[in-house]
Amino acid sequence: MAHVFRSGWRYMLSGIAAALVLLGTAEALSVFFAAASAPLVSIGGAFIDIIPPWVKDAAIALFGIYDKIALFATMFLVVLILAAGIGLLARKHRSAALGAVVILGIGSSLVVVSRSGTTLIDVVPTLVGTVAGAVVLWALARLAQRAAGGSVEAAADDATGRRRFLLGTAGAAVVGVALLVAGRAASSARSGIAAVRDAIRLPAPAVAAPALPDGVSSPVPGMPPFVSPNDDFYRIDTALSVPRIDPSTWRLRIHGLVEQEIEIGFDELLAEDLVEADVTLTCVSNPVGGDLAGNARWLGVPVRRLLERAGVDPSADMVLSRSVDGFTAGTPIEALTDERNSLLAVGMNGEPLPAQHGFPVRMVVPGLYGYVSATKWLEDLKVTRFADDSAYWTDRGWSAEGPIKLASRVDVPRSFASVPAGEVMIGGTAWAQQRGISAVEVQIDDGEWQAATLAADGGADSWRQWSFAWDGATPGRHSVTVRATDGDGELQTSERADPVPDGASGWHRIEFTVQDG
Ligand SMILES: Nc1nc2c(c(=O)[nH]1)N[C@H]1C(S)=C(S)[C@@H](COP(=O)(O)O)O[C@H]1N2
Ligand SMILES: [Mo]
Repeated sequence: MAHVFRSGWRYMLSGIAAALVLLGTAEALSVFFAAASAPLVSIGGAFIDIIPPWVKDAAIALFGIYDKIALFATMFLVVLILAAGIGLLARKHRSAALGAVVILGIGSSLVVVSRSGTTLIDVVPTLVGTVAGAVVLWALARLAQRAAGGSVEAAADDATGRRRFLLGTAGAAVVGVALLVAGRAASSARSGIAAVRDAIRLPAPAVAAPALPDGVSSPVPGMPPFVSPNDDFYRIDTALSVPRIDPSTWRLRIHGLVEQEIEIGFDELLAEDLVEADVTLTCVSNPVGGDLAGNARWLGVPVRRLLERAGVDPSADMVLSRSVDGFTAGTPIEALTDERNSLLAVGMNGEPLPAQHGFPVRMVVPGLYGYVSATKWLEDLKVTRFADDSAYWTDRGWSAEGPIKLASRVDVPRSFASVPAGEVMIGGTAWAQQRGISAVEVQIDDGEWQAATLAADGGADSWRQWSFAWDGATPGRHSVTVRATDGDGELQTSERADPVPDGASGWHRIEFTVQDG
């Protein structure tokens, strides 16, 4: 009996090595197919779409922008455990184990075809990977058997058998991991889309954004920059692999309750008179004090102009925007047709949109949370009614309408920081897109509310930085709470609300320590 357990680990290793070969082969081949042809990408994507919203919210809260890495790591771990189990099964029931691999392969292929942006041909990487994995499992299981002296004669052979097994397993694992890494690297570098993007010269705007006044940045050291650099701009989406879109074949279709459908290509979009606007995007999942917000200078075509050209039916009250990967957002028509700068954006801070932020075209709508407005990798606008259509997050319990709530936060000092004695510089950010910020107040411990100094105004659709010099700081533990007033004179509510279903509210408070002088 002990003998049986002693040889078990070899079968588990066989299963794991076979799984690595399967995944590596599929990943490497997926470079030649749609992004979602990689099985882990598709399964992860499907998982993201079906898990209950609270799990997703918890994941974002827990891992922030690392939620995707956490998901991949978890999936990978599950695959390895499963593979070890199948390997163990191969000890006694080799054909059952191979059957399990084939069933998993076919199941994964079905998930791949069910994803938007894939066709039947995109199952090739998964199927070829499955065959490779099954062959490797079969071969390693035989070697494992020999190594254990299972069916073979002399004990003298065992040493050779054991060496062969180890070499075979290690070899398979190394090849699998190498293919996995190479495939990943190739699919992020490949497709020439990066080169195509780099070659794009954005036209100058016909309507430039007003120049930023001096002093839009709070003078407090350690504050986030007023304009968020593209590389640091927060990223939230359901896309496990960033869609790769060739702008030369990209078309946007506008249809639904319109007099005439419109289709427009990327070059035609660039030939339009472009408008530039500074807009702070905000995620509805942002907790009080959170950093799921970013401010950029966007360049694009007003959505209004294209909707006018299409001729919107008066019965319509919503535009359902859809991305190439199937994400949808429902935006009130009013927000797209009134005077605000709602854009089909092609540029972000002077560059074509980065791939992660929607290349080649996304929507940007001042005043609305991203989930109801900011569709990246845009390909379709359907003019419709809230009564007739719903969008990705509204189907998952979030509110159909998502105006951004007035918010303010303390950025400096950081929560639980320890700061030197003397004057304490406090700084932060507040936003109320469309209305602007007219005042920010801070409260030290349980003291009086005191006016903070507002940095210069960069426009009502941008966030506003502020600062406060606290010169009476005494050593020890303190807290600071912040609240803002918007451009309409409305004071930020102290009432705490969770992000679900339509955005967090409440005053941000942090604690910090002033060191002994
Ligand atoms: N295609 C697509 N677009 C999307 C999303 C998405 O999941 N898929 N998420 C939306 C959400 S919830 C937000 S907050 C913004 C974030 O935009 P950013 O990643 O450029 O900051 O994108 C929006 N656009
Ligand atoms: Mo969001």
